Amino acid sequence: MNTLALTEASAGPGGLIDKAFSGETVFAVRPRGSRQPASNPVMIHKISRTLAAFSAVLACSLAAAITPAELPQNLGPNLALGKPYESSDKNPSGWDPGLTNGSWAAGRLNTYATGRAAKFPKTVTIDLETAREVAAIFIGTPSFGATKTVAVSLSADGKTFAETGANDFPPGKEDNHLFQFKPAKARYVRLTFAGNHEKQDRFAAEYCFITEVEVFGTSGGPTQSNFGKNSPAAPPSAQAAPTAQVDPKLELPRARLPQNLGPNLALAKPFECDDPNKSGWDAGLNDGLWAMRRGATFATERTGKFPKNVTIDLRTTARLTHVHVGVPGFGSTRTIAVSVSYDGKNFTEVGRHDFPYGGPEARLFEFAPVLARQVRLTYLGNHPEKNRFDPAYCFTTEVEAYARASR
Ligand SMILES: [Ca+2]
Ligand SMILES: [Ca+2]
Repeated sequence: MNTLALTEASAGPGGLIDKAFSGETVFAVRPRGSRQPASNPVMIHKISRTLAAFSAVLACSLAAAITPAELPQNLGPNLALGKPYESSDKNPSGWDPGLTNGSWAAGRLNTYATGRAAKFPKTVTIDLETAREVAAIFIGTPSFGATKTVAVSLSADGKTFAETGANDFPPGKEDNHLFQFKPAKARYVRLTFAGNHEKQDRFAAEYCFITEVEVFGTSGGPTQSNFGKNSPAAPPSAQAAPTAQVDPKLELPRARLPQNLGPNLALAKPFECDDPNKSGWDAGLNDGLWAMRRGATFATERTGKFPKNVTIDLRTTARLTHVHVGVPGFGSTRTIAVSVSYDGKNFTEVGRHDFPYGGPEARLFEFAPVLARQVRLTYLGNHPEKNRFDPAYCFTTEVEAYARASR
């Protein structure tokens, strides 16, 4: 049942609904024949119970946007984060990425759009890559464009879909909708755009915009939504974004990670570099962003002395099995050794790799489990050729550290 539905005036068995704020399940109801809004709280309560049941059968409704604080707290992880999808009318002008990238920001690269073909319905189908129990779908629309009716449906095989809800989004303002329904096993989640508003702004009315889709299952636990956060977050575990959705000029394509890894233990943990950068490139080593730019990509200083080290303190010990390192398409970074330590003094090398000149490249180091708290990158030597920057700078867009999940 969708408890967040029903705000638009509609006829019900108890009379006319003037207005309903169903987040609180408070309905102001005007009984038949009355010109005054109902004010008796007992009566409102009785009618609201009737309407709560009634609202469950409304297949399509206009609902108010919810705030981050109103999002249920126990939805668990977002199963759609970073998952691939296919559009029936793929946008050819840079608006195809962004549907499941973890960012609710409005704009190209973070907001998804279909193409502008005149034919409706249009669909976009997310592949969760494995069958999951799906219990809720949370989608957002930006303030621009003409997106109107969006239905959500589930499928086990990618062929037969069962609709679980639909919503009409208003024109001209940012909105969102949380669909909640009886859990069903599904690998594919489809949004069907049934029809749009008239042209609202500079965008043709045939574009269908969605800022983000989040899908939640039945595992519970704290809600891992990026709704209300300003920057995209890293995938919570091994579900890296497929490279097909990534513009390699802007974002470093990640390596494909195994499915059975725990959360990224390096995310946002403190680190120290023995040749710290002095021009604003000393951040971004483990901020969850794979963007190849200052702020999101880390660099050392350009002293000629090698090796250089940067060491992340995971603030916890874990039996590490994987370290994921991305080197951007600029700079001359070459040989990186990865080592781990239990005490911050004695380091054990778990792998090393020569990154190509002109990259970018993401490398997944996989090794037998080592109980460790620190992860160190040692830059052993660079390519001699300059690639936009002094070749003595060592660049790393992101470092992730994982332990294989225990069974
Ligand atoms: Ca997005
Ligand atoms: Ca980064």
